[in-house]
Amino acid sequence: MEIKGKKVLVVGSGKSGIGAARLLTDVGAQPVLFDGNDKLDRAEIMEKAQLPELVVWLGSVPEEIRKEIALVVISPGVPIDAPMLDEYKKAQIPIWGEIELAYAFAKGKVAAITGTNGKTTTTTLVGQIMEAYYDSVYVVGNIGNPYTEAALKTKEETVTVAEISSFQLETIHTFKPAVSAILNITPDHLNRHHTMECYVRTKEEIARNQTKEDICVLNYEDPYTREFGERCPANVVFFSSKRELEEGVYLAGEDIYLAQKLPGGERTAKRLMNIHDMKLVGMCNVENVMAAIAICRGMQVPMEIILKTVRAFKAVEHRIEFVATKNGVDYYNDSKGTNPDAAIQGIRAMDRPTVLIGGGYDKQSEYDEWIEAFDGKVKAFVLIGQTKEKIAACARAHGVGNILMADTFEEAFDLCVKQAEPGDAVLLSPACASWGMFPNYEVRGQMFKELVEKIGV
Ligand code: UMA
Repeated sequence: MEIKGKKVLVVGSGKSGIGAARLLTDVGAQPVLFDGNDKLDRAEIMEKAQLPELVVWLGSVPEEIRKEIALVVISPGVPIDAPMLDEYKKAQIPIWGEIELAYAFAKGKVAAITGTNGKTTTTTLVGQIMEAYYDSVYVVGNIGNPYTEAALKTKEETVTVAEISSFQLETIHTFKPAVSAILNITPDHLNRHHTMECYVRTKEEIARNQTKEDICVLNYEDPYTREFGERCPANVVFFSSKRELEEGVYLAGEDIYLAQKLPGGERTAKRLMNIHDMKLVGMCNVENVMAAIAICRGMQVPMEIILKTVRAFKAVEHRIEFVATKNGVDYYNDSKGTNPDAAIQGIRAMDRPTVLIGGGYDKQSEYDEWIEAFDGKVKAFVLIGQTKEKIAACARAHGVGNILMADTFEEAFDLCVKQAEPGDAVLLSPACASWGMFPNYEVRGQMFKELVEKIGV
């Protein structure tokens, strides 16, 4: 579609919308930036976009402008069934998202990663592996760097690693990664996608334009992705944490293997590495690593470079991040565990007695599944924030003992230091947002790390 000189409505003035408006300006289109929130400050948006001529509408767009729109680009936070899009759908005006817009102008090859959990860790790791081998690499998408900000800088030899959310997959049309991956699919964002079936179908969109020349990496142990393997238009490469695969990347004991079929039909299985040779912890991270190995192999990176980077890779900040060992106690920062589902991954990653800090802002979550996942490992449960009484009641009902209450984060941390003995772990994985005590989870995680560093000083 030729968009030079055309009026393009960009919906949402966050990171994604601003990136889209900037790209559209650079390619000679006329973006009209709209945000449904009329309380926003127009000048601030223009300042952020660094586009002094940008047309910005807040709350509503006048009809005479709406009639001139040739393309609509929506931000990921805008659902494809938003009523404001009805008139454009009726007039058959195309509706794209950030990924489609960027892809239309980008060059080179794309590795695209989706899944309910592990996307950010896998995307970051894949990005580092690519950077160790290729000269021109961009890591973009849901990870927080809009693809549109990188698209015009890409060259034929560029490799773009994109973390793609289900929100972004609602609006792709021609997007065709050389390698795609769906790490896992468990219930999430059902308020947006309505049913699990819709959510699963949306995730599968990542491979919709792929052919047998392309690769789709899928989790053999996830029933949704395993089943998709039978219908997927790309060449499927599975990974598995539970069984030896005929072909693909799998875990056997504590070793990761790659099994291949040779042209003559003969199978070879090569041991790649021991899981203790990596700095990441937890089975979810073993799965992320196996997926990353399969993705990077699909992007022709030599195995020794892949494995060297995997061994050196540290967790994404605030996601089951190893901080330090102090007095024989290992401290882990999982401040990004802002909901029970994410915190389940945090406690599951611990393989020893753990002193756990939980609690925070009340998002009306239920904590039963999280507490069931403790599996007898939590030797002391230190609670903070608005949710502390609710979580304590739930923990007691599940037979968890040694529950300690703290009024401040520092007090909670001191309790942890007192409770932990050599060989134990202390884990901040609160299952709640930080609001009320901190501006965001990053500040909470940072404070935890600073307190760890101060031990014994
Ligand atoms: N808005 C409207 N109308 C609507 C909905 C929103 O006008 O119907 C406006 C809001 O008033 C607001 C703006 O849109 O001003 C926000 O847009 P947005 O929610 O799309 O947020 P962005 O800042 O543009 O960030 C988006 C992604 N946000 C979401 O998917 C909610 C970011 O993912 C992503 O990093 C960024 O684009 C760049 O691609 C964040 C996220 O939470 C990290 N993702 C979800 C997740 O990981 O679970 C999917």
